[in-house]
Amino acid sequence: MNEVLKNKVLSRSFSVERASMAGLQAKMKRTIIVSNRVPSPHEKGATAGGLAVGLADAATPGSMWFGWSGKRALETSTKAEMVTADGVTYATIDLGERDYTRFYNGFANGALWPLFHFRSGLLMFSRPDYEAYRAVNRAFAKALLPLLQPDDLIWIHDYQLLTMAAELRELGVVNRIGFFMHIPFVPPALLAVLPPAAELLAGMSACDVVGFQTERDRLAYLDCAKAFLNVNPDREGRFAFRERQVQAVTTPIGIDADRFTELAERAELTGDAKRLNESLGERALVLGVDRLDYSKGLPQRFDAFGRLLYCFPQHLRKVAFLQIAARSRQEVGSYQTLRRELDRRAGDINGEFSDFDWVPLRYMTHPVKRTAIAGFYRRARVGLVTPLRDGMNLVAKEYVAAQYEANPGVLVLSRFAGAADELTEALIVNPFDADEVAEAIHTALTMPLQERQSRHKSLLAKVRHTTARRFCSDFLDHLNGGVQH
Ligand code: GDG
Repeated sequence: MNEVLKNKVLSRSFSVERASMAGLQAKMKRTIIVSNRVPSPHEKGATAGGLAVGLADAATPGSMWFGWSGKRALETSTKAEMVTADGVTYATIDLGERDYTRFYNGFANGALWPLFHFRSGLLMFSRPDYEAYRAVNRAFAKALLPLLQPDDLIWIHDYQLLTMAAELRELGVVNRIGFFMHIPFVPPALLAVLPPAAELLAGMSACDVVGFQTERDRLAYLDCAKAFLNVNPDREGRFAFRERQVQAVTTPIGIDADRFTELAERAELTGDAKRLNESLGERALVLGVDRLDYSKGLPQRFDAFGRLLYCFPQHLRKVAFLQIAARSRQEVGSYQTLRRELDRRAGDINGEFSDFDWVPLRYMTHPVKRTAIAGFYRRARVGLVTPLRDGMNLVAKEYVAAQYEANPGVLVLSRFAGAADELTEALIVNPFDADEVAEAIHTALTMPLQERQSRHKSLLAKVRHTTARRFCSDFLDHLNGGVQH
């Protein structure tokens, strides 16, 4: 008997404080989180990426986190390796080198990621890549199967695992299965570009609950289901598909806002924050923090900063823009192209505007510690979050949580980030319009204290309301059939 099967008594989910232990024992169900990449128990929050940040709260004692170890081997493993830390079981498999390249770089990041970010021009489709994607989803399902108990709630995450639920059903799994899409969903006309569109939708719709970041994404999925699966959703977003009821829900992801505020307060005292402060002197800081990804709108953002310096020369020498762009997916061609593009634009701007004692744009591609980032947000007068498309964008929420309430900075936010649906008191911009973004940065830099405070107060209340914990418990309530989790 494996370690997890022995671990019956510990089974409990994360809103423990909301129910008495006795009540909880009665309806306790173990949660199995499944994501492509499983963070190592010791690196929680250490890497750049929103999924691990948003799910850190879901991995509570008794739960299991299943997925890829991050290691590549000769062949994809058939049996999971188990490690338990702080009561959470981490069950991981290695991916075969060839599977990794075709599944991860090929189909997931070469086809699905660009398409779901509305960049069909970047989509690279190949049948062998898609077959590897299906095979890896099958391998995940097969390796998870022996670890499952009858009452487990299975919660699958994101675009790398669209067909895993269907594979589990094929293997006879009848547990409740949920799926959450961290990235945007597209309308039928765009999804149609992808040859296996119907198969992928059917894969997702093998779940009981399918969750999205925004109402727009949920409705796009329902439109696609109508168009490709010939189903008839009701007004609540429920439809029957292959003798099963599927429900589409909107459960926006968030952060642990209070903990992030504390982190930012502590971060102020660290060496990194002091070094940044010394290098800035009296200058205002405009800050961007993103994975180096074409969905984040970095070339357009650099251009907008160039327009700020050109159109509003009063800011020359008085402002510094720091862009942290942690390298990601460097084996994919479009990411290499982006990197060269940013190098060029940063060089152009600095060549044009720098002085012997002032460099307007600082741009770095190595990852920074989470504590340092929190301290940098706190120092920044402007948080620049201008993706061309984004499921949610947790950087926007972290920036708000990190501010001094007495003297807060201003968030400039793309209307195409899911976060813009909630964070309406930010300065909302169209990231494709460099002049509009430049004007917003100027407005932010010159905004009176009282207006900054009042915008920030509303934003903070929202960030404290839709937290990571709430995201997890809302989704699991749906998955548990409406039972308070
Ligand atoms: C996907 C969706 C959705 C960034 N650089 C460093 C670093 N980060 C951290 C940030 C933040 C996280 O990574 C990025 O989260 P985002 O939400 O902004 O973006 P994605 O990675 O694209 O996440 C997104 C999210 O999933 C959750 O559902 O919001 O729309 O695309 O926490 O602070 N962290 C460290 N060093 C860095 O250099 N340690």
